[in-house]
Amino acid sequence: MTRPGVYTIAEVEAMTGLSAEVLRQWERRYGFPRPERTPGGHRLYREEEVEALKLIRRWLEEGATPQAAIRRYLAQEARPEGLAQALKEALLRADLSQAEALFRQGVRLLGPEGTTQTLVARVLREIGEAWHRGEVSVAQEHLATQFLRARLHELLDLAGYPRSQAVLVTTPPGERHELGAMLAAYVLRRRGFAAMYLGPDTPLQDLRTMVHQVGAKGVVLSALLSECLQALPTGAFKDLAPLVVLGGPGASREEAERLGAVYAESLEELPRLLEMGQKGEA
Ligand code: B12
Repeated sequence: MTRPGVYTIAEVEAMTGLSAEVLRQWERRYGFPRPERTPGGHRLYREEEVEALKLIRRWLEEGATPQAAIRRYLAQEARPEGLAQALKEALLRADLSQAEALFRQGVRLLGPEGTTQTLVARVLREIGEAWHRGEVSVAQEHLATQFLRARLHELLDLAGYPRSQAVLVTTPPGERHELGAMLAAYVLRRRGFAAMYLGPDTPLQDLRTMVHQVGAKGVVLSALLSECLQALPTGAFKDLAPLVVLGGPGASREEAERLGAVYAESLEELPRLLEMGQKGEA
């Protein structure tokens, strides 16, 4: 997801307010930014670098020295926690171009899988927790969730859609927390399953109809609220699909058994359970 250099030094000067002289000096002294060169030797800066320079400029305005600001940026770039913190702050400031650049940096540094697990899940959890504590507004939570959901969809699309029997992924009725389900769909796609993410809160009757319609081999459900499961009658998942797998912090082995599903302790376990289901062993 690293993009090639596209901006000339004059364009970067105009976009960041940092002079060409300063940009060249930083490159010489601190090894940052690291522009590519055209065959004619002209500097070409990547979009992520431009975003980084805007961030560094903000730190300079807050009183940091160039050396300290660049060191802070490079240290942050190398650590997932630093990236997650910076992404969270950018989302809460509603600075989406910065958030976009940090996300791309994350993919470069952690790979797509690492980004979903470490960056997206972590930032969403932290912002959601702050919302629950009343420290973050509904608008801020919505913006951050929408942004991260869109990025996850992007990664899901990049994982491709294999030509195999479908697996439908959603959450139980009443459950609006959807990130666990999206991650489950992503993990399955990466492992070569044709996982279709339906969005959260799907009525069981509609789910059953779709299983028949697409000939799905299984359904995967992510539960964060145990209440949503407790509200369902015993055996509710029994004839939903050939195999129903239930997981997430709101689920348990006992509840899965009561409802007629197989319990998955972790996302890593999912591909194996679905393979077993295919062979009729689950
Ligand atoms: C973000 C969030 C929200 C967002 C959801 C946005 C969205 N579109 O998804 C919003 C703000 C909408 C929200 C709403 C509510 N929330 Co909320 N929310 C959270 C928060 C902060 C993070 C949840 C999340 O997305 N985590 C990220 C995912 C990736 O992590 P995860 O779910 O743990 O998943 C991991 C594993 O569990 C596993 N996994 C997950 N699913 C699956 C599935 C399978 C098959 C497998 C194998 C594994 C697996 O894989 C992941 C790997 O890391 C949690 C607190 C927390 N720390 O978890 C509260 C939390 C879940 N919410 C809670 C509550 C109470 C609510 C509300 C009822 C609040 C209210 N008064 O309105 C509503 C309910 C909405 C509804 N009907 O569902 C409580 C639930 C308490 C409980 N009953 O157990 C929590 C725990 C907060 C708390 N401490 O009180 N919430």
